[in-house]
Amino acid sequence: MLDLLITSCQVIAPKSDGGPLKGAAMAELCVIDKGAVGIKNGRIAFIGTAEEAAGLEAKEKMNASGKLLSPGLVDPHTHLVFGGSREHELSLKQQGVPYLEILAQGGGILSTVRATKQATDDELFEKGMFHLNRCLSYGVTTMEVKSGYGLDRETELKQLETAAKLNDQHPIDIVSTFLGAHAIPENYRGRPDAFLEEMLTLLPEIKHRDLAEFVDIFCETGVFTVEQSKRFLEKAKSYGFGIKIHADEIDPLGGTEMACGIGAISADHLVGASETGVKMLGENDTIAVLLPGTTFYLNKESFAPARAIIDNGGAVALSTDFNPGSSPTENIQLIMTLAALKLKMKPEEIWNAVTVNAAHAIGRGETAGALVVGRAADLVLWDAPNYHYIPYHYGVNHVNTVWKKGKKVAERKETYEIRSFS
Ligand code: IZC
Ligand code: ZN
Repeated sequence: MLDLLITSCQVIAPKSDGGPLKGAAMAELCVIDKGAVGIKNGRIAFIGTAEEAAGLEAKEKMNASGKLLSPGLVDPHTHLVFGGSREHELSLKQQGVPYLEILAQGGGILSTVRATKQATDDELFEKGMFHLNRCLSYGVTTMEVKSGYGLDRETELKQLETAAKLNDQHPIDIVSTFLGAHAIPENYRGRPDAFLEEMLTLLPEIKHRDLAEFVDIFCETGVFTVEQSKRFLEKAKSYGFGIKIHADEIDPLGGTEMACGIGAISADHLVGASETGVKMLGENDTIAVLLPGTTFYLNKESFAPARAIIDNGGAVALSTDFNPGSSPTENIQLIMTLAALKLKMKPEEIWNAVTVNAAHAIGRGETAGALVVGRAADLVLWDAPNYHYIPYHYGVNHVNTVWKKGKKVAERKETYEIRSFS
């Protein structure tokens, strides 16, 4: 006897029997029109056609009336825990002040660092909850969350502890990354190596207390060089952390090649990745996490070479990069539209990039991002007739219902009462 049987839906089930989907395999997506999915004890117990499901008994049956049903989405790159906001930077952007210039003047990331230091534990937690609820409402059931707005021992740990508490208390599963190497704080100005040494001293405690699985660094002009990033990440790797990198986001420094060379689980941004970097992504296991919302919001013309990465055999995942500066949005559906129009990705590739490949990019390929009998039932039912519809109808939220581990955790309600005018 099933707990719940959802019928009459278009079910999309990304392939999940190997590692991440690479190259041409990214365009393969199992689609069951008139499908059905059954849940028992929080796990997926049946996937098939509605016809095959006809004889199944269930405590509750739900006729989905032709809607789309997908795995819960995975957002593999966010800076969710932070104090304050940066709306004042919008007018600077309009005046043409570049992102890295705002940072060099002590604004940008450093302004969020000041606000995060000032925030109490409770404030950070409540704000994190607010944003997490919004992520869930957009269909995300698993996500990565970075630190990096402390840049000192106390505040970096405060951020990681907040993420751990959010993971305990919110339905979304959070995977934590230590991004202490996010910028050079004022008191280390001109001394990046000394600052990186300081951040390395946190690693034993973070490992011991299991506060992060991954270590990341912002490899960028005026922040950390490729050489510094390589040394830092190799040290982190020797402590047993998985490694990630913000690479070639603004300037093409060669972080992509370096990441592939040292076995990073993902290299993120890659707007300025070189031809060699693109080729190496095809030849290595490093997943390209692309963040077109950031390129859009930085007001840039040229987007990451997604087509070249896929056509050279690489694996692409997509993410919001949710953060208060370069991508203030929790809307991963909008990112799917940008991926279609700006990255020229096919709808099937886009769905694989926000499910199975995103899960692999944060070490959750075996548990999240796919529909497999026996796995936790993380599901999204969409107010959409098919999977092409989500990237197509842009800028709004199409989620109808979200289940996490078989429990209904979000459901659309009318938020406005529209009154008749006559
Ligand atoms: O707060 O601006 N790029 N880090 C690297 C960010 C953007 C986040 C921010
Ligand atoms: Zn980022």
